[in-house]
Amino acid sequence: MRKQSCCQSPQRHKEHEAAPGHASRSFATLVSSRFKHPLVVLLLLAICVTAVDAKRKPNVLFIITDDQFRDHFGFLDGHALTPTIDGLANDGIYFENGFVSSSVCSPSRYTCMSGHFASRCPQPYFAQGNTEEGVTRILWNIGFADGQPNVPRVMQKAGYKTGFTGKWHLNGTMHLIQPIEKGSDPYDPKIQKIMRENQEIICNEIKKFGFDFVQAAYGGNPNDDPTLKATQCNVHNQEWNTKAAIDFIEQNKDDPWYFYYAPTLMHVPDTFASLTGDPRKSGMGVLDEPITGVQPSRESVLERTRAAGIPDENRAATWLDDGIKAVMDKLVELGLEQDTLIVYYNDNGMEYHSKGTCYQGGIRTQIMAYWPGVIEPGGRPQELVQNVDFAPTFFEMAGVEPPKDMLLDGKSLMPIFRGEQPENWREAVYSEIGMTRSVATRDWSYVAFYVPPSLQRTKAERVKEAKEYYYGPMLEEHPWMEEEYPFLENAPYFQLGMKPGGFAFERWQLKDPKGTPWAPSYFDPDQLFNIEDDPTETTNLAMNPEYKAQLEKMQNLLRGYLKSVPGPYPGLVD
Ligand SMILES: [Ca+2]
Repeated sequence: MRKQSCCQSPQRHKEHEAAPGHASRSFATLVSSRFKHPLVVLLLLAICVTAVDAKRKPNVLFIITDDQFRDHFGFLDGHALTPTIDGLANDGIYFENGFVSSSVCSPSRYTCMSGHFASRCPQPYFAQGNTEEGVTRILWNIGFADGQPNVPRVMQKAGYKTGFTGKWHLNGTMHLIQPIEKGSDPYDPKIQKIMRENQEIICNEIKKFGFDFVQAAYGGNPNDDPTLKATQCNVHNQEWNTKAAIDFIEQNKDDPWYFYYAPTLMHVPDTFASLTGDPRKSGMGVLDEPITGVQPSRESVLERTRAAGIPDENRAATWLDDGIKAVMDKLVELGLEQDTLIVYYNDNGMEYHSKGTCYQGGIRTQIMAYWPGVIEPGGRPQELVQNVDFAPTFFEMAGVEPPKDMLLDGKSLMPIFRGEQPENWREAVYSEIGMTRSVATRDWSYVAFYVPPSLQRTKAERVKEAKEYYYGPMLEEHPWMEEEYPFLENAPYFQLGMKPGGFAFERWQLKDPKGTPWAPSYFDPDQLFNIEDDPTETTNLAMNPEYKAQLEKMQNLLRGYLKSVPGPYPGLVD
């Protein structure tokens, strides 16, 4: 097991220069062995140093996928055919303790670009969700404030070209687009025209947040866009995103760049239905022609996955994998492979119905990094790393000093990339969702679910509120839920929405498909788990006097984080 580590900012520039330094030393040895005259050697070394200095700054390809189950990764023994993604883990490194700080799309994505925990979100509408006490609620209510520094803006200022494709799901875009009546014909040229104009509106809006190039963009999930739903164009179209990525790289091959590549796979809508549906349907409506030639055909995906016996629900993982391979092939073709750091990140964990919670199944996620010539292949770092670490990593890599008003909660991963044994690496990771907060070390997890005083209701009030405003309306839309997820009179609040009765989504968290409750301690305020012995967190040890000291230790670790982020957390931090 590696020792722990740290990367403080004063060391940054020195460390950043290490890689070119190696190149110049080996060249210097070659020069001095072949040319004996000292002046010739000096002259040649001067040329060499100039060449190294002129070496382009490395590019960043940040791949952020959506809601991938562990079963979608071949190298993790999943039932999936993903040779390229497996290659990123095997020819690069795979972080065995990779975490997200909030286990749903929007706050996870916000943190990747802002560099800080979502509870620090300065966008005014986020604060509107605070309780009377000021407790923050981390949901899908996240976005950047005007002018707020973020990764693309900082990279842009440092001379990088910045690009985006895929899913945004931050500051809203749906209020800007032109409406389309439900049932409209997407093949009607008039409808096609509106949908193309809407796509332009969405792309222009995203550009305002620091991107020079935005193409093939979705405001949120394809299902969140009422115009896509109205025309049954709420589908995945991987080729559409792949083409945007390739176009961006080709257009910017001579400059350093940062590209945020956010495929909509493997989240909703049904991935297999998209894969086998009309390939002309896209996030900008029906295209004139299907996009061909950028990655293997959909028929080829179906043939290979059929031959490999992949279940239908996992077959689109190969479609995604092909899209990533096409982009990596482009890097090789343009000679950019060694100049490009690739980070692959699944935006939240999907195991044990834990998305939207602070349980391990939701906060543990897949993180890989690949950079030939810098990252030694095959590493399995054990450090606890998190999506807050991406921004400082990219800044160190690019030699960029972030602005003083940019709050960064993470640490650069560059020492780990270089195979160093970092000192003083973090002992625990912090996570937050709804009003649930947690810390996890390598062996222990502590989840706090304290309902603040202003939300305390009598049981009768709670049941009434739930039936009138939450569970009742939910049943009108999904009548099947009454049998599958019956109303729980004794449930106080659900962790994510903090609503009595919960969202449909939250009720999913209480039962596995076999009908057994998977999180029996879901409503307990204090939840302590020994994740080494009990990785699926079935046995809450918080009430067990034997673990009193461990509980206090974890509570203190959590208090440390809670004191540093905005708002109180009554019961732990006032
Ligand atoms: Ca997600």
